[in-house]
Amino acid sequence: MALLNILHFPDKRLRCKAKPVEEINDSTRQLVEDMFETMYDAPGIGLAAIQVNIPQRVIVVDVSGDRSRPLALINPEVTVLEGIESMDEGCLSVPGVFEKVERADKITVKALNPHGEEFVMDADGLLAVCIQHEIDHLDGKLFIDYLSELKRQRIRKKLGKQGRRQSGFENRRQVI
Ligand code: GNR
Ligand code: NI
Repeated sequence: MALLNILHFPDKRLRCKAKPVEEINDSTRQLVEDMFETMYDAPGIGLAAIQVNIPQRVIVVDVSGDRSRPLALINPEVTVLEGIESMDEGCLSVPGVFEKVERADKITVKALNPHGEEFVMDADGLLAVCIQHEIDHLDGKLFIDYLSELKRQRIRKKLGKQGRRQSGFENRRQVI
């Protein structure tokens, strides 16, 4: 077991598209275990492998609040989306930011489990939101991409040097 380091926005590695897992083996299962440990430690209700710098299509979620419903999805695909709901979201890779995002409120997902078996599940509410949030990570997408450019700019300024440079923060300080 090991705690993995979580990348933070605006790290470009969060923008990579993760590759499907071709063979599920012991190292895949070790990754899943380490991701659960990292997610529970954070604490968070979901984690995508790309957040810990492993660009593979692996996600873990547990929305139970008491660690009783761990769920690992490998190569997940949403096959049905229904309805709309708006929920406050946060992200371990965008610390301290919480904003409303609209997503489908009912989904059907197909994935492989850590034994390499395919399964299909329905999800709604927080679980549906969390799975969509995690699958977005696998495609290099963050929840802040759904916000206005103005809000995203504020977040960029708040988080990290790169954001401050891009927004001209350092130049402005020299002028003042
Ligand atoms: O811990 C998390 N909470 C959360 C709340 C609302 C919607 C999505 C999430 S996922 C987030 C953990 C995370 O960043 N996963 O990628
Ligand atoms: Ni996230």
